[in-house]
Amino acid sequence: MKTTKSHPKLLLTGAAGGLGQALRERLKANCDVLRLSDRVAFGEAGHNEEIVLADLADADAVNTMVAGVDAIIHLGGVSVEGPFEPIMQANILGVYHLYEAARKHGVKRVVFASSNHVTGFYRQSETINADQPPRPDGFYGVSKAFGEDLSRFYFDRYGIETACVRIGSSFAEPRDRRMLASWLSFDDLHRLITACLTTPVLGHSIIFGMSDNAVTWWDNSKARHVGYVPQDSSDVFRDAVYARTAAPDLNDPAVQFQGGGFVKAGPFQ
Ligand code: NAI
Ligand code: 15L
Repeated sequence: MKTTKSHPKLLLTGAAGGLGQALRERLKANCDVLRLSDRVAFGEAGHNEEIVLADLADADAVNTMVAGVDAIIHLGGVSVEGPFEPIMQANILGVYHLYEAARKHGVKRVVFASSNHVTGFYRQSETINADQPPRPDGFYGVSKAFGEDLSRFYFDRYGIETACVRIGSSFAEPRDRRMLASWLSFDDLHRLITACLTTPVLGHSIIFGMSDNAVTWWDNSKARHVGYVPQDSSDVFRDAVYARTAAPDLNDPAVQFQGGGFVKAGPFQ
């Protein structure tokens, strides 16, 4: 897909994180100015960049972060399973602050980094689509399901379009056998975000963020209007992953369920 500058000024939250770093250079092709934000400092702004630090739990800071941008790629927040309180602050309160700021400033398109852990308690023997109900595998997955519901409300009530991208496992390479099914390359992630930013009518869409992997648990047929065509595949890593990992224990919930080890995390007190 051709990368067009659909929005002059883009906001990328979570810019100091793993995916934020991977997308920083790539997203410059999508805009004239890239505003980068995180809670923690991560250096100086480069050419055609702005940096606005903000804690998502701070409504005023989030309001300032959003002012003047044309679209938002929201990656910021707690990205793994853990105790409820920090997840609640960053992912539940934080996403509310983000959408309130978008409403006040007239931002009409958001790409929301949801997660496969919204549906982590489906089995690895099942293929699911976006119409099937969430089955979160922990507080983290619940917080992402909240973000999906909140963004649907802001679409229905205020017309803010959102792509909820249920990212699988987006790393440089698949790290284990499970990720052969869930892997999303950084280039495909960028292609997917570009599609979400440029499709004429996005609406409120849920799309599974995965590369063109031979083994998959997710059916993206409900999101054809987004126009995402993955070009990478985990298949080229299969032999190496099998060689360095043990055969799975089929009685292990981490092997039975799509969420992997997240389904066994906790309790935390
Ligand atoms: P990460 O943990 O490396 O980056 C998250 C960033 O959010 C960090 O830089 C952190 O400082 C920032 N952050 C945390 N709490 C914050 C707060 N209260 N206010 C402002 N910023 C805060 O995570 P990664 O891997 O880069 O993921 C990015 C997004 O994509 C996350 O929302 C994650 O849930 C989602 N995702 C990532 C997947 C992956 O495979 N990398 C899979 C599924 C979802
Ligand atoms: C996620 O949601 C996490 O953010 C990421 O770190 C991985 O654990 C990924 O899911 C996964 O399921 O592999």
